[in-house]
Amino acid sequence: MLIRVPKKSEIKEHELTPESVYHSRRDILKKLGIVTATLPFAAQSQANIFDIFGGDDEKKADVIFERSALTAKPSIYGADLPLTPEKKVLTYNNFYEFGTGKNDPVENSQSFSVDPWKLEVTGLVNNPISLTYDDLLKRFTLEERLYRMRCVEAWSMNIPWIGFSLGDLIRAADPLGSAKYVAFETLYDPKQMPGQASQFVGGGIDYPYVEGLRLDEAMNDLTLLSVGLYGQTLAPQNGAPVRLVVPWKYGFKSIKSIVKIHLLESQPATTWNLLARHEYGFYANVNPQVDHPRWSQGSERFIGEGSIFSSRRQPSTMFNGYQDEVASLYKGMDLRSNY
Ligand SMILES: Nc1nc2c(c(=O)[nH]1)N[C@H]1C(S)=C(S)[C@@H](COP(=O)(O)O)O[C@H]1N2
Ligand SMILES: [Mo]
Repeated sequence: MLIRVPKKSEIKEHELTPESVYHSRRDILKKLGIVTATLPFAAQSQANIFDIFGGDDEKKADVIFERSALTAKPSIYGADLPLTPEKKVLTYNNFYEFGTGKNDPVENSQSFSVDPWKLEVTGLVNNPISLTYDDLLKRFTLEERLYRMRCVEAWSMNIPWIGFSLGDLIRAADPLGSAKYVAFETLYDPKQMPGQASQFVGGGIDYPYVEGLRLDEAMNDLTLLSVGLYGQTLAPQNGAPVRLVVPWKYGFKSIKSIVKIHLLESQPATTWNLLARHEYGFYANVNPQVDHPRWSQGSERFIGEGSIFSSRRQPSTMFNGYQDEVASLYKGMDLRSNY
């Protein structure tokens, strides 16, 4: 997705086969004479990009943030989905506040402070709400949801989230009739987030990262505020302590580490749309018929068990397979112009 800082994104997943990515990176490391020698930090982090697909020898050392166990109602969604291994969910991430490489979030976020936290619900509501870290884990009934996750970069995972419907929180805030949209904002803290302190590290994004939904999308039962995954609280790289999960939309809509939810009358600005309007729309519904200007959205690389060589290419599906739940939200809309 990176468009302003070409360095790491030059080797884009969708432009090269996984094999050629693997070999070109390995060759570079070899030429630098650092494949077997002690790796300098930067090379180490490049190496990790394929290390995580290595299966048995998956890295363990770097995931040191302590997560706590959560109890949740069993899943009513996706009980039959083959899951992406937890290790990959924890080490292959997009969270530009911690760097643009897939391994950067786990490398750079382990000391991120999530407690105390404050999430505010403001704007066109009768009852503004402020939630603490404990409120996030205790005020609503937590439920496990196994969802497909489809990144706009054409890779996908299946993740067992824990959380509660965003609609439960919005209803508690009692929206005014004039509320039509919901805006979300990530924490702004350049001291903790190196990507916010440096344009280079942060991929040229103007922080804080912002996202938005139409109110009816926000109230759909699938729309989840997640506080955990794989039975435990979220790790920082996945958006601790609370992040949005909108499974029928491209991953960039699922904003992480949220501090503000604001109800308003007009469509809010969204980070990737501000950065590249023609490439990333407000709706961003998964749609295999509408390609990204620079690559096809017809298929995706599913990140499952095993090495990158065995990761399978699979067809992408309309609304990421959630047609029954959400197609009615877009009745009569042209989903090509409203991409
Ligand atoms: N604040 C913030 N939220 C973000 C992002 C980001 O860079 N910053 N990346 C998005 C993208 S592009 C994706 S695919 C998902 C990835 O979520 P995961 O790393 O937990 O799988 O987070 C989304 N939320
Ligand atoms: Mo993404």
